[in-house]
Amino acid sequence: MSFFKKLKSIFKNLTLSRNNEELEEILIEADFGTRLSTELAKEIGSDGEITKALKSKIETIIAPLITDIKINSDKHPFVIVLEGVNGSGKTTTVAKLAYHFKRQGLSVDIVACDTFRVAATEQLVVWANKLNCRIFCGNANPEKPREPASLAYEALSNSKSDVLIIDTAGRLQNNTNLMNELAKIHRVLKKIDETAPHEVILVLDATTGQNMAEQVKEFQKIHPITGLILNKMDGNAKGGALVRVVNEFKLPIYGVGIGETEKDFELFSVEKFLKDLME
Ligand SMILES: Nc1nc2c(ncn2[C@@H]2O[C@H](COP(=O)(O)OP(=O)(O)OP(=O)(O)O)[C@@H](O)[C@H]2O)c(=O)[nH]1
Ligand SMILES: [Mg+2]
Repeated sequence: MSFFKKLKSIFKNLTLSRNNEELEEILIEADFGTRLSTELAKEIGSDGEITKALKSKIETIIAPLITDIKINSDKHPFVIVLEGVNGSGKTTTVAKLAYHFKRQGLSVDIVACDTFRVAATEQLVVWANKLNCRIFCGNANPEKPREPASLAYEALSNSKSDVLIIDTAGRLQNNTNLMNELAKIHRVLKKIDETAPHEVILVLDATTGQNMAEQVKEFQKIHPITGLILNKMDGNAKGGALVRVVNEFKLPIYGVGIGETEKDFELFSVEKFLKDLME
């Protein structure tokens, strides 16, 4: 049984047993992390009904951080860099954000800075055509990939759009070369506009559990993260780990991915999250 299901079934019993230590253990097991689990169990132990108290505590942690991405029109283009480990959903999120901003009447250019994989550029070209966005990309030559930082520089120098969204290669946060490459992208953007990038969004796969906190820490070393997008919330999201990461870093949550199309993006709903977690 997954933690998720286990947590759900035990929650039902807990409402009756109201056992503090048991609650703490379950929370740890469900990826809330030791510190937050102890804190929650302590606070909640004094309350009448555990499920209700836990819900309200989680809401207090998450609700203030839910916000839409605000595009500052003084910045032209407003530069957004998407970062994250392999397969977290960055490229799909580029499409989702492009669609989201275009619906607000903003023009959007996208940059395929994952130049190392030909398929990555091709994937983004398909999205750009579908969404009718200008795309900056390398020539898809696997022998001689375009340097990502030089492509980012060219894109920001030439873009005339309201928003410029930069896709980056999926990196394992312990891969020094790739992390250096990411740092270089940031450096060249600042050469053109010292306030850029205006948003650095870490894209997380919400089904990955504890490792999410580690990812935030490592990517923060390159450049401050300004917000999170939590993907694959339509799957078996690790509820506890999400609460932990949000509580620990207090970063804005700009939205959740709930599927594979450009439309599958919405604001985080605490109500929906708690419903999935508890029921
Ligand atoms: N169910 C579901 N699938 C998603 C979501 N977001 C992305 N995916 C799928 O997850 C897979 C990886 O998505 P990508 O957008 O390619 O991820 P990435 O971070 O760009 O991957 P790399 O460039 O390889 O690091 C694809 O099959 C997507 O369709 C989501 O919110 N829900
Ligand atoms: Mg990608």
